[in-house]
Amino acid sequence: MAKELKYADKASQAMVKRACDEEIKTVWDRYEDMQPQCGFGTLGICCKNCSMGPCRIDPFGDGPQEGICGANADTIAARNLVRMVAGGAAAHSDHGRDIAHTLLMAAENPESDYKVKDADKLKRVAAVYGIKTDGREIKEIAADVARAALEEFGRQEGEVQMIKNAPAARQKVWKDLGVTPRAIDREIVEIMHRTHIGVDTEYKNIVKQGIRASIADGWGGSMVATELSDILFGLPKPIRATANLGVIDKDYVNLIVHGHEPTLSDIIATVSQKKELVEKAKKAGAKGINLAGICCTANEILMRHGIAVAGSVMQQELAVLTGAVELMLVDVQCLYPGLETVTKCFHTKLVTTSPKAKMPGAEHIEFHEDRAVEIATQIIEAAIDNFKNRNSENIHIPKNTERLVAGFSAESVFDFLGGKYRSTYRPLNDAVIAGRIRGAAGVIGCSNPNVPYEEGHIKMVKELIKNDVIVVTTGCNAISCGKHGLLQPESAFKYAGEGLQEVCRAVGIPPVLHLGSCVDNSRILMVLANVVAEGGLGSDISDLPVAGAAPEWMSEKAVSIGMYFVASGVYTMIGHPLPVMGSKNLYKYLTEEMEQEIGGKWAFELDPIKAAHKMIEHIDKKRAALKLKPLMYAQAFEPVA
Ligand code: NFS
Repeated sequence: MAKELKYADKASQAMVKRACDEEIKTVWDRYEDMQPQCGFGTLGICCKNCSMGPCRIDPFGDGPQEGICGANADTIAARNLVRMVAGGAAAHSDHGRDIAHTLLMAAENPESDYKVKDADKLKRVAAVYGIKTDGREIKEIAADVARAALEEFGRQEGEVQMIKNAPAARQKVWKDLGVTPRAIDREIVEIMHRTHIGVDTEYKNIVKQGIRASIADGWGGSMVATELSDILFGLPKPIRATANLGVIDKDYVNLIVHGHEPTLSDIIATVSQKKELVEKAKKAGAKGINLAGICCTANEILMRHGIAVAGSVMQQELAVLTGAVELMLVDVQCLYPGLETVTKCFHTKLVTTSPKAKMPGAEHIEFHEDRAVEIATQIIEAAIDNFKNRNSENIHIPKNTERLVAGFSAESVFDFLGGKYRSTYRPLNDAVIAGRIRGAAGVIGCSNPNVPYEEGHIKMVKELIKNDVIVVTTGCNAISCGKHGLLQPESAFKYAGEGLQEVCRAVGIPPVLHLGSCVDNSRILMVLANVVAEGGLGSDISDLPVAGAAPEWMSEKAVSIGMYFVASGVYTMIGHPLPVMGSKNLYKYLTEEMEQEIGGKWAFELDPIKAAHKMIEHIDKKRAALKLKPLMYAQAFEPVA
């Protein structure tokens, strides 16, 4: 049974203990059962792209150094890597496509349950696409924006238009390298083509296509998802909420939404407050309906409605283990199939909603955007109906919750720093230039049972803010930060260096800013572009004193995200290495040589403190190159050997 979770939040520890006591397997147990894991897979040197194989390269040099077709370790590892990028870019971008379809439906169908909530944002996005807005009705502009966004996926000529949000110098780097994405789907398809048996075997050329597809994700599909979600569901504003399993309330009908796309969860957030439904829940013996989220859909409704977060990806089974969840609703991505086994041990109903993601044993209530409220109501009623099936003796809800502030955006973060009426990045840039803030880091991504849960996230973030590096966060890292109290303004005084503290005090922000879900890493790209545009810190993202990290990454989406940050000129640190270590050449290319070409590079470091130090060293190197003033409150900083 699962080992002790030394660094995890207390609620997770309690629930994992419960799982052990009751012999219910969770992700940690399945991880242990899987040991030892396949070394060839870990090193990226097994290939099953054709049926002459599977082939594997001997990493010690004694056995075969080529697959049956003749592909060597470099080719095989590069092919496997870019197929991960394809998977990640596809997931984010397909999410973006669905949001674009929903916006089109909202624009064309006056009966739609969705409406344009943010006309200002609509106009800003229209400007990127060169769509006229003067004197036009909102629904006409919205339809044009939705169509322009949909074109990004399948156009046959030209380039992805959203990339115009990147600094001009960055766009030029991409053009010169030949990695400007043409269309989102096309770049993903081309990865699949090139990695088919007998096509591209030159590893750098293979990675080049991975770069192009990742840019199509970050500055394309993910950005479409974020921008159009803001139009439909509203631009997030800083909002207070709570996080952790303690948000599950034994007196209420507990409905957990888990997954990624806000089309359903946002509607559920509104519909669950309807009087008739609340009354119905009361008739069933509950005090009302309690909605909470897991994973990125949690982040979506957290930042727009202040809905509580039950937990991050590794807590999905633990939420069910409370015995108080009437219904867990899932859409797409990061859903453990193991959920089915855990829900069977309790009264919890597991409901799948997407035709793309069914699970054996789960009930399928298919979601259709044109009947959104009706289906949301049906699901909430199913949760209420299930309340009577609870075994009240079997309920153990950990008490732990933590307060947090979430809902920052590229538009709102520095509204604060700029004062109420001036939306400007000037004060942020000035704080960096003056040496009050050392730099910025984006710390993001999943959790993975191959590292102690949350140790990577929390230690790294604390070390960064201690050294006056302001942190922006998304995805499951954001949830971990929330649970550990790092998303409260007060945390600046507990953990941040003096310079960062001063800034946080002056503007009333936490030292760690929650910018949303994983597709919202595009907000971080926008922040970087805005900082460049504000001036004084170089002309490209690769000039900025910034770094990125995903200390506990696990998903293909994280690989695509890492690759587009590197492609945007960012030094990008991950915990466990990418599965490329079986190819010395590819490893060297990703972690050293790429920087010459594109301005960013990958780094792998399992120790979160050492990883943070390497990021800080990079930030200091960029500060020196920009000839910025010394840090205002310079601290002795031990460089890593
Ligand atoms: Ni991102 Fe969100 Fe979490 Fe990782 Fe999964 S939920 S999209 S992939 S695990 S951060």
